[in-house]
Amino acid sequence: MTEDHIFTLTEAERERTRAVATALTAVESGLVDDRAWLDACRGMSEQLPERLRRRLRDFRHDPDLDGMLLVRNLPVAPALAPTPTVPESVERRATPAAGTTALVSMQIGEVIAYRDEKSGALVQNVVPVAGREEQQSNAGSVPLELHVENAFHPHRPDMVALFCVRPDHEGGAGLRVASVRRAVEMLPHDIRKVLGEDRFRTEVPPSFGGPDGPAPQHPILSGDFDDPDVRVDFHATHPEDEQAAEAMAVLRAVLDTITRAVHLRPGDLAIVDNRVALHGRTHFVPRYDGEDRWLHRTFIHLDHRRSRAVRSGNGQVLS
Ligand SMILES: O=C(O)CCC(=O)C(=O)O
Ligand SMILES: [Fe+2]
Repeated sequence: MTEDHIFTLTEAERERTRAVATALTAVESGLVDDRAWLDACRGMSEQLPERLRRRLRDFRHDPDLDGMLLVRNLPVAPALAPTPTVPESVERRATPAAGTTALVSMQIGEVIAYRDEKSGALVQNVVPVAGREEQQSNAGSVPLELHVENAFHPHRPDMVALFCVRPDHEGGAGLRVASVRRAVEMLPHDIRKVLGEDRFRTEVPPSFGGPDGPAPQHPILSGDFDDPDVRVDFHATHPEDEQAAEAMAVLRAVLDTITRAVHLRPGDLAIVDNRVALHGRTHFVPRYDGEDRWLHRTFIHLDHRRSRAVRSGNGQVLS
């Protein structure tokens, strides 16, 4: 496969980004979830290197075949805090790394969060948590099934950004990304048809108040027949009948053949278009010694207005 999905900053561009992120750490109140800080971040994202802004603009227009953009060589802090070890960890303070994640995210669209997930924090930590190894969540370390982020949610993110602060000890953890744009050509016509029908349900996690009766039926593929959007979580989405189950199995097998594993290094930011691409993670072995794998995560909406009815006070957090 080609490397067209990779954009590497030059040293000068990295230092420019560092300067913007550093200036942002000095903005009051120094808290990511604060409206004034985020307003400043939105404005300052215009100071990011021009070549990066153009590339982000192009990606927003069309996420290409891969549905992923990997930005490399972003600045990393010389001295890092220990990797958090607690569940539901979030990044409230506007550290340079949180600022960098927010700057790039805000240049793409609006950073949003869900009140019922990670306490509504806009920059979240993806870290392994002791005792949760087997969980199908980002706290786990067993293989994480391919999924669309918050596939159950009517206002799921348009994009998910994952910024690597620290890799896992062995460097083996791979962010897996598979785009339906690559898969669709390999799917037989009748399978695509079934995947386009309301024959699937995606469980609502307990934190979001589910299950409260059966989740609504939905299609896995929607929109253009040859270039569809995808909505499936191979852990949480269930077929309603045998044919639907077979179609899901075929989709899964095809996705397996085109999945990329990206071994994120510090300074790498992966932006996944959550409408056309699924993501997951290979397994890794955490040590819980303060040096474990550590990503910052943001969710991005491209049309902020669309979710206004569920955003109190016109803020960033969806109820
Ligand atoms: O750990 C990863 O690389 C991805 C985890 C994930 O799916 C997420 O945080 O949404
Ligand atoms: Fe995810």
